[in-house]
Amino acid sequence: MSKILVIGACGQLGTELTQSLMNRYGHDNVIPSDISDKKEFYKNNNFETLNVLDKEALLNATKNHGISQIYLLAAVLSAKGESDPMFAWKLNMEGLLNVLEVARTENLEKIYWPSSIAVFGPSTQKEMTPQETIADPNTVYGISKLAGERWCQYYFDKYGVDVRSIRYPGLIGWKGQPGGGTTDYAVEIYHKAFNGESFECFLEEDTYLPMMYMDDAIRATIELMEADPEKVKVRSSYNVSAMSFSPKEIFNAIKLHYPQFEISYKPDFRQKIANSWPYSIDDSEARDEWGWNPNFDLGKMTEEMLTNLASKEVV
Ligand code: AKB
Repeated sequence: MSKILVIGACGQLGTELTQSLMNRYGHDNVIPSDISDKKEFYKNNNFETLNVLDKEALLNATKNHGISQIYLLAAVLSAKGESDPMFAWKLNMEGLLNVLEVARTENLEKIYWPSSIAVFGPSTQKEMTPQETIADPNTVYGISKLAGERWCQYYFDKYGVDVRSIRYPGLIGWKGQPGGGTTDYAVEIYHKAFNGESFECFLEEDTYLPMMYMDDAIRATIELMEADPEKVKVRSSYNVSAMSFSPKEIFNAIKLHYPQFEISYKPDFRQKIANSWPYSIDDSEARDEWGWNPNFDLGKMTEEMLTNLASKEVV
């Protein structure tokens, strides 16, 4: 049985992915780790407090737990990265290089590392952005993800490291809150509606961005990681897609459930980031090569989000 180390297990994606990995492969076979000490998420597990920038600590954790797979989820996202570009670069790049090096020297089975639609930029084709196209990111986050994709390809080609990756769109889930992204508005809006508050959106009403419900994102990740290696032809990072919508459209979808809900728009620096990203993504390679197919559209996601927020409240 593989032993999995999840780095960044207390974040928005990490919280849900770790739980799914534990359910699938057994609690003892998944070691959650994070720089934050929110260990309460993982009371009964072998939680490791780990800074991915500390290569020796990473190596020790890998050896001590007999780790064979690493999921590296720790990163500074697009909006937050702009307030301290040097730190964003350091964490996003050195973190990945540390993991790739440990994978190489310790002969690990597999590595998962997320990329993002942020690898694309102002000159990229906006509609149905293809897998291979111009990528001229203008955020430090996007630049680090694009460079990271090249490093993944390099370690695969040169050392045979089995590294797999997805270019996530904005991820929307009800369990954890995102931190520091440009697509975060699409999570916060549900919380505001559910709490009976109005919502001030930091993007203009017609800003289309690719998005995905967390359940689809988790399933995509696990399906890619379980795919036969020969089927995984893209070793930089796969485009995956589920839905695209604007703030106005998500507001209208929520208003069907909360007719009193109100929105106002006050675009800030994140508008420029959003304007540089695609409206929609062509994910034919992921569909053809390892069978990717999303389950959630905006309507179905909205029902799930609001129902789950209500059940969380009851518990
Ligand atoms: C962000 O908004 O920075 C992230 C992303 C699209 O990678 N959610």
